Amino acid sequence: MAATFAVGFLLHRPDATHSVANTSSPGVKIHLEVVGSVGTASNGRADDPNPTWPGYLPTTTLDVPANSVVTMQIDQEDFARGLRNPFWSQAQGIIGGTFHMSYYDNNGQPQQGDFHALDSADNAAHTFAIPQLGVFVPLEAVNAAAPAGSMNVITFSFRTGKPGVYNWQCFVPCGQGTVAGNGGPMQTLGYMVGLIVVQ
Ligand SMILES: [Cu+2]
Repeated sequence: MAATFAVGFLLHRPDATHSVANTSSPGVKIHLEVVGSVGTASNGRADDPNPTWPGYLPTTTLDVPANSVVTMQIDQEDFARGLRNPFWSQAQGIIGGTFHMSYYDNNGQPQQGDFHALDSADNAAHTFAIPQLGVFVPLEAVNAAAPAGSMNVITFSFRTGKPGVYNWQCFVPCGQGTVAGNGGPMQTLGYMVGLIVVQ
């Protein structure tokens, strides 16, 4: 199984949303990649026992500090799988209420903007969600019109609280070939579920 390691590093500047004297908090940045099949992705795991499963790379164990701002960058490379529950296409629990996304439009042209939600739940490839922290972010699929090898880059920030180990997961039923799409990668650490270790 993939080794557990921290992917965060300190940002040496105060969080702009908390720049009031004495309340600026340290932050970390975490960079993940979402791929449609972990065994064949360019940065994938060649020896993975489930090479055709979608997953988050390089790890789904995220070490973050307590009472801090975590800024996430997710490079989303997978196709549309669709949310069964459109509710999850709304962003929740993130600082400012919006995520920033660079993406490709229906003409294959690059675009970017800040969003509260996806245009359509059908356009979700996966989600990044930490239910216990109230964080839900839908991840837009790469438009079929985009050039081959394109990715959407999604950034957002959320705040951690007290120390603890929290589960995070995808809410798109992306476990193809399993019951209701909710097995396999949806239930296995290292793919579409992970741990956030707040300490
Ligand atoms: Cu997923």
